[in-house]
Amino acid sequence: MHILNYINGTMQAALSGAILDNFEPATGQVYGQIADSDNADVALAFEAAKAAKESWANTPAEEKFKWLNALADAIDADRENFAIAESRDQGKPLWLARNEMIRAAQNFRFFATAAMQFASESHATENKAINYTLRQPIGVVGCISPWNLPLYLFSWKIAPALAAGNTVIAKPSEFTAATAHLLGEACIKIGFPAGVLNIVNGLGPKVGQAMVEHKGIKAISFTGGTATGKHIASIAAPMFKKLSLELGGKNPNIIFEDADIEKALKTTVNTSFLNQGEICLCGSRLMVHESIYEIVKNRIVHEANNLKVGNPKEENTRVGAIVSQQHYDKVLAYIELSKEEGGTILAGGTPVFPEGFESGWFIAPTVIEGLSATCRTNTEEIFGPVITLIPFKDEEEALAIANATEYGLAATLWTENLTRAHRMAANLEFGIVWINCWLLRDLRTPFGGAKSSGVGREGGWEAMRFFTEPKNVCIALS
Ligand code: TXE
Repeated sequence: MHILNYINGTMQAALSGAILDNFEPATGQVYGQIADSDNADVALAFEAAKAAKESWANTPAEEKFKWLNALADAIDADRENFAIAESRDQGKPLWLARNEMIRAAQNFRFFATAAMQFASESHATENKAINYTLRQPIGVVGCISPWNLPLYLFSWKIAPALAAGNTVIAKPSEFTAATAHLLGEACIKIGFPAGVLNIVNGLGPKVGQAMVEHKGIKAISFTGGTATGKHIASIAAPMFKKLSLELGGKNPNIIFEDADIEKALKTTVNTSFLNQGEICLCGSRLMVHESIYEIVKNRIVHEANNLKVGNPKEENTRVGAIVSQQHYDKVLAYIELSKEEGGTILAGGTPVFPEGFESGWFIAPTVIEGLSATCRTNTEEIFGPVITLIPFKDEEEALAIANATEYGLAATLWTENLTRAHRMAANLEFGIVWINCWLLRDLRTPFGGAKSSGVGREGGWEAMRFFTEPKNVCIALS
C-alpha cells in the first residue's frame, strides 16, 4: 500500500517526493510506503482548508449531517477492508479491528446528529439586557492522532471538528496511516467537498510540528504521549491556540473484597491486555484487597498464561503484535526495569515468537508483583501487555495508592458497596471513573484526563464547544 496525502480532494505524494517505510508489526517487515510530508505540504493543505472554510461554515446543518453520515456509510460499506488494513498496519487482532471500524463509523454518525442539535445559551439580565452566545466555527483546525486505535481516534476528532463547521487538517500517526488513507479514498468516492478535510502524512516532529507551528491553524486537538503533549503545548500556548490534549495514563483497576469477583476478573482480562495493553484507558495497576489478593493473583496469572498471542488474523488470537520495533523495545525495557526494582514476574515477561511470525513484535501478557507503589514501573506509562499487582488493606490506602501518580485518566473500581463506590468516585483524581465496568462508553459524556493525562475534554457537547469560538452578544432592553 502506498499511502498518500489527501489534499484539496485529491491524493498526492509529498511535495518533496520523500517517503517512509511502513512496517507490518506481525512480521516486522516493510509492506508499503507512506508520504513523508513537511511544512510545504501543510502549507498546501492549509490553502485548501482556508479556501473551503466559508462555504463549509455556511453549509446548512442538514447538509453537514448528510456528509458525515455519508462518511459513516462509506466505512460501513467497506468495513472488512478497513478492518484488514487496520489489523495489518497496527498489529491488533482482526476481530478487534472490526469492532473498532464499527465505532469509527459511529463517531461520524454521532457528530452528524450533533451538527443538527447543537445549540447555544442565552442569559437574561433581569429586565436590563439579553445576552446570547454565538458559537462560531474556529476556521482551520488541526487534528493529530496516535497509533493505538488509529481510525477510531482519528474519526473521534475529525467528526466533531467538521460538525462544528471547521475545515480540517488531520495527521494520523506515521505508524498507522492505512485506514486514514482509505478514508481519504472514500471521500473521493463519495465526492466529499474538496478542501474540507485534508490528510497529511509523515513524521510527528516534522509534519505534526509544522501543523502546530502554523499561524493559520487556530486549534489543535491531540491524542498521544504526555511528553509530546507537553512539547506541543509549549509551542501552541504562546500562540494562544485552543488546545485539547488527551495524553497518557497509569490507571488503577481496584478490586475490593466485597466485589463480584467473577465479574471483575472477566473484565480485568480485557482491562489489562486488550489491544496488547495499548489503550490509554487500560488498567495497568491491578490493585486488590489483601483478603482476596491470592485468589485474584492466581486467577489473573492463569488467564494471562492462557491468552493466545500470535497471528492477528486468527479468531482465537487475544493478543496481537506490538505496533513498532521502538515501542516493543520500550515495553521490554520496562519489564527489565521492573526486575531491577525488585519485582517478581508471575506470568509472561518475555517476547513471543509465534510460528510463522518469528520476526514479529510479540510480547507475552505479563503480570508482575512485589513492587513499591511509587517505583517507576508503578508510576510511568508502559502502554503494553503488562500489569502490576498491588495489594491494599483498606479504602484509605487504596485511594492513596491510586492517586499516587502524575497521571489521572481513568480509574476502575469493583465493589458491591454503594456508598463506598460513590465515596471513592468523588475522591479519585481521574477524569473517568468506571464502577463495576470498564470501557463502557456513552459518546455524550466528557472524555479526558486530569493531571498529566491532559487538558480539556472530548465527547458530546464538550467536543462541539472545543471546536467553536463562543461570542457573547449583549442587547440592552432599554
Ligand atoms: O506517541 P506520540 P509515541 C503514549 C505511550 C507511548 C508514548 C509515546 O506511553 O509509549 O505515548 O508514543 C505525533 N508535533 N501514548 O511517541 O509521539 C505523532 O506523529 C506534533 C499514549 O509513539 O505522542 C502521532 O501522530 N505532532 C496515547 C501523535 O503525535 C507530533 C497513544 C502521537 O504520537 C510531534 C499513543 C510533534 N513534535 C501513545 N511528535 C494515548 N493517550 O492514547 C509526535 N507527533
